[in-house]
Amino acid sequence: MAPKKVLLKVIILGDSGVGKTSLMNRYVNQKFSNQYKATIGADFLTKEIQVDERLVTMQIWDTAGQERFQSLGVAFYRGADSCVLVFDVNVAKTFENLDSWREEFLLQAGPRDPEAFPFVVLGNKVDLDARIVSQKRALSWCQSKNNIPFFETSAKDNINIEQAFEVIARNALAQERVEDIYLPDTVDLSDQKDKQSAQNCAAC
Ligand code: G3D
Ligand code: MG
Repeated sequence: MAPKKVLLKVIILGDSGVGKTSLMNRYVNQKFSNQYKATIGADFLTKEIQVDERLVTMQIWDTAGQERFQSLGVAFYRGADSCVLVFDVNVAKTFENLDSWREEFLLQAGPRDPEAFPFVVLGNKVDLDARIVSQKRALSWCQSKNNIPFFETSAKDNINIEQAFEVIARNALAQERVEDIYLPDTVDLSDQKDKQSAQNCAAC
């Protein structure tokens, strides 16, 4: 049987300069480039992965340098299945702003069950030797927000990125309603007779 196909919309939020575009570029293109600039010329990039028996298309939306609050627009948030909150472990303010990013997301995206919505937090640039935000502090914030998974990452040195996106995919899949996920590509013909009698009935 062909694997079930699923599309997941993942959005990446966080202050400018924390490494959102670099993380996405590392994950999707396996590259880290200092030349890779904020403007990506597209709303999102996609990557196909397999999670257990499912083929998953990760559609990852980057802010393209428009990080100011309320400048991202409705289309950016609409239908998000997961939200990745990124800060720079070397810049305290970027961590302190996670609260506002989370609030902003919940306000704009309006998920059905805000408490259970699958966020993931990434503390990026752990390759640098200027850490300000301890793992303990970050973990404690994540725990206070309904146990958001937390990863320390480096887009530069490719640390923890595959692992983080696997959890992002799995947690988003776990949240999906069954009818959103299963897109059968075959039609069960045994239904046809019932449909016909229903039609006959509608005609009478
Ligand atoms: P943004 O999309 O969140 O605004 P970018 O952030 O991905 O544009 O990254 C901002 C700067 O941080 C870039 O440097 C980028 O190379 C650097 N950067 C991103 N991730 C890492 C990382 O894991 N480690 C280190 N050391 N640097 C990182 P420039 O110099 O181009 O501004
Ligand atoms: Mg960017």
